[in-house]
Amino acid sequence: MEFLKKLGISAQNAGVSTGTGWLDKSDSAPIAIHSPVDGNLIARVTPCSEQQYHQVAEKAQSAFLQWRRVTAPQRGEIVRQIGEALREYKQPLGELVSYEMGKSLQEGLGEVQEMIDICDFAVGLSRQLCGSTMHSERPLHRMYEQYHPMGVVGVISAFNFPVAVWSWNTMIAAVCGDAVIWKPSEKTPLTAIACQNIVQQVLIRNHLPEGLLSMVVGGPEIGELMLDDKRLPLMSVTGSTKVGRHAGQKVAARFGKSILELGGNNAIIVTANADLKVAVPGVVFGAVGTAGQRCTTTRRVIVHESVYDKVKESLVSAYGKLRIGDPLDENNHVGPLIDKDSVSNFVNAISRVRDEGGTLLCGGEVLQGQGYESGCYVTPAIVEAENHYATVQSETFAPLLYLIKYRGDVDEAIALQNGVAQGLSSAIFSLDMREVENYLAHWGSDCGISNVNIGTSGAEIGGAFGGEKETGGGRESGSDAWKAYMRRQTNTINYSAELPLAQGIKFDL
Ligand code: UN1
Repeated sequence: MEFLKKLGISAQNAGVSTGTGWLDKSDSAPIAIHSPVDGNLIARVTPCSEQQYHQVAEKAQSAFLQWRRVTAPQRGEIVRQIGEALREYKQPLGELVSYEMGKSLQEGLGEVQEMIDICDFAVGLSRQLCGSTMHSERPLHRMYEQYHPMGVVGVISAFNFPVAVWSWNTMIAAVCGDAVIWKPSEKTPLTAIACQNIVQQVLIRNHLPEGLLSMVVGGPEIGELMLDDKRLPLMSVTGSTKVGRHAGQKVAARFGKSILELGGNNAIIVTANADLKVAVPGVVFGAVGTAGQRCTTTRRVIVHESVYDKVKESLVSAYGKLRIGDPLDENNHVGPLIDKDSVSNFVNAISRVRDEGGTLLCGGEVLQGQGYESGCYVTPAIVEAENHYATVQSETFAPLLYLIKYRGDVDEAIALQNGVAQGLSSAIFSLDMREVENYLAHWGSDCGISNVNIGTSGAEIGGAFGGEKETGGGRESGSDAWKAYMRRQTNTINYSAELPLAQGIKFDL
C-alpha cells in the first residue's frame, strides 16, 4: 500500500491535529479501520478525548483572532498553496479515498479534484467578498453592508464524501477569515488524517498559528461537545435527517447558526419526450455510482407509461452488465458498501418494500466468494414500487432504485417527485420545452438542485449545493454560499454637521 506511506499514514495514528502538529495520543481506545474493499485492517486511530477537544477549541479561538487580521487575498494565497499541495497528492489521496470508503478510483480521484477546484474557487473569492452600498434617506449620509469573519466553524462530515465536503466548507471558511475544527466520520478518519498532513505542511511553512485548521477524530460524544460549544458560532453538519434534526435543534438552542446537508430522496422524471439514449445511462450512473451512497443518488425514477416498458427493459439490461468488485480496479463500475450494517439496511429495505407490494426486478443479492470477502458487496437492485410506500418515502443509503409509473402530464410526475419529505436533487429527461420549463418553474421541482437531461448526482462546485425541506436548507460550495460563513454588518455614516433622524422623526432639545 504505497499510497499510505506517501500520505503519512502509519499502523497507529494520533487522531487530533491542530493544523500545525499532532496532539499526543489520548488514553481512549484506538479505533480499528477496516477497508470495505477487502476487509483488511488498514490502520488504527486514537480518538480525541474530551480534554483534548477543549484544548483544540481554545487554540482555534486564538488562531481566529490572528487570522481575521490577515487580509482576505492573503488568506486566499494560503488556500492557493493548499490547492497546489492537493494537486501533488491527488493520486495517493484518490486511492486512499477509494480504499477506505469503497468508491471507485475514478470517483475517488474526482473527489480530490473537487477539493482542488474549491481551492481555486476560494482563491478567486478571496478578492470578492463583496457587500453592497445603498442610498441613505438622510442627506450627507452613507450606508453600506460589509461581511466580517465569523469565528471558529465546526464541520461534521460524513463517510460518503470523506474529504470533499470538508474542503467545500474549510476553504471557503478560511478565505472568509474563520478558523475550522473538523470532525470527520469515524468510519473514514484516515483520509482526514492524510488531508491534515497535507494542510500542516502549508500552515507550518507559512508560520500560521496552531489551531487554524484543526481536526478531531471521534464519535458522537465529540460531535455533542461541538454542538453545545458556544465558541463555535457556526456548525456545518452533513449526515442523515435524524442526525441533522438533533444537531440543528441543539445549535439553535444556543443561538448558533447551522448549515445542514441532510438526506435526499432524489428522483429522475423520464417523460414520453425523453431521449432514452441519454436518460438510461443518466439513471444508471445516478443510482449505482458510489454504490448508491451519495446524498444526491437517484433513489426514484418516475417514468411515463408510454415509455415505461422500454425504460424498464433497458435499465434491467444495463444493470445486468454492471461489473461489481474491487473499486481500485478500473474495470469495475460498483464497489462495496461502507460496512455490513449498510448491507443489512439494503437487504431489509428490499424485503420491506416487497411486503408493501413492490416487485424486485433485479439485484438485491449479497455477494460472496473470491474478491467479496469483506461481505460489503451487493448487486444493485431495481424495485417496481409506488411512491407512497413507507420504504420509498425514506432514504436507504444503498443502490436501491424504485421504478414508478405515471400516466398523466408532467404535473403528475412533478407531484410524485415532490411528494416526499426530502428536497435535495432532482432531474427531468425531456426534449419538450414546455415540460422542461414547467418543471423548472416555481410550481415545478421543489428541490435545491434541479437538472435537465443530466442525472441527480455529480454537481459541480461552482453552484451552491444543498436542498430544501428535510434536507435541511443549507448551501455550501460555490455561488454566494460563502455568506453563511461571515457575519453581516450594516453601517451608516453621517458626514453632515447635523443629526437628522430616520423616518423624519423630530427630536429637538
Ligand atoms: C454528497 O453526496 O454528500 O453532487 C455530496 C454530487 C457530489 C457531491 C455529493 N459532487 O454528487
